[in-house]
Amino acid sequence: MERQFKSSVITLEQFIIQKEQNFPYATGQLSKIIRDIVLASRIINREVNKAGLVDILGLTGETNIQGEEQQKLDLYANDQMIDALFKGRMVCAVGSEEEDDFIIKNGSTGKYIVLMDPLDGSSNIDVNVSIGTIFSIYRRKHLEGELTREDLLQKGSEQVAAGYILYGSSTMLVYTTGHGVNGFTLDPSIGEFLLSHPNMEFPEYCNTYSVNEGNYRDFFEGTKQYLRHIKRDSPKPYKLRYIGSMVADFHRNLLKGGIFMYPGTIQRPKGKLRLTFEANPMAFIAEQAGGMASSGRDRILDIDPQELHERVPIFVGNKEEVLKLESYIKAYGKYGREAITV
Ligand code: P6P
Repeated sequence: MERQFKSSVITLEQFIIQKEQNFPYATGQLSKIIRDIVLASRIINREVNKAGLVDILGLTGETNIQGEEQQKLDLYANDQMIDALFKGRMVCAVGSEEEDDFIIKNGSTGKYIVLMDPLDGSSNIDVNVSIGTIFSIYRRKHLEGELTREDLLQKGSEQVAAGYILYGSSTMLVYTTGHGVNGFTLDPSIGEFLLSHPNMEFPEYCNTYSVNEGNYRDFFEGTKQYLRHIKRDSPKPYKLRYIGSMVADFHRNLLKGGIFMYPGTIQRPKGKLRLTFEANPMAFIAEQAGGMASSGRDRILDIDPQELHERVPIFVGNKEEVLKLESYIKAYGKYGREAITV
């Protein structure tokens, strides 16, 4: 009788090959990009893990387009990702939170564009709190000729893949290609990402909210009323969990149930987080995991980006909770600046 070689361990490589078999027309190019991102993330992970030991901490003295102090690891992660993507030859352009404009690979025959936050949560780097890499993958609209704005700035609904790497107590890759969400945990002893969280979905109930309550007084009325509701009127108390690293907060809420919020404020009606580098990839993952992502008024994935670094308010997590939030914003009338109550 033929021996059965059954192992519960599935590597990322084996998973990709299995999934490619489901789509025979798939050329494997998208899988190659995922592999390139994973290669860069393992190099980044090595530096993140020893960041406290070598002089890679501290500020570069430079600032990115957002006017934020850049941590050296931000730039290191940015360079590793761009290098791996262009060497992989599948990608013709990269947009990064750390770059003022798109980086175009001249002469590239690559059909894909990657938008990324190479190291999200950088303010947590030197306090040893989990940080992450967030990525979105788009396919060129026009496969010939010069890259156009239509190729480079697409709605989030056009993403062909999105994911994040979480550099936490363990290093995890979570991604979707539009067929559900799967999580892989790095086994450092063999240097492989192993399938650890197949078919990830938000739990049915949400009992956690993640928001920087320090901005409360500047929130618009609808956001304030929603927060008052969940803290005062809800039948069961909610937990507040917020560590200021979107990838870590989102990942915990995906596993345990929750809503992550970065609302607009009177000073910053569009909030702080970027549509292209943070909101869109997390929205794609959230929807694929049975959740929802809204600006408070619009589905994040339907928003037509006007510029690479534009910001957007984001409420993402359990669908029921996001719908409840939207109802408060609607009930308390106007949106953004018009909602300012005197
Ligand atoms: P605040 C990190 O800088 C980040 O971009 C997200 O990862 C995080 O959710 C948010 O900003 C934290 O911002 O204003 O609460 O410190």
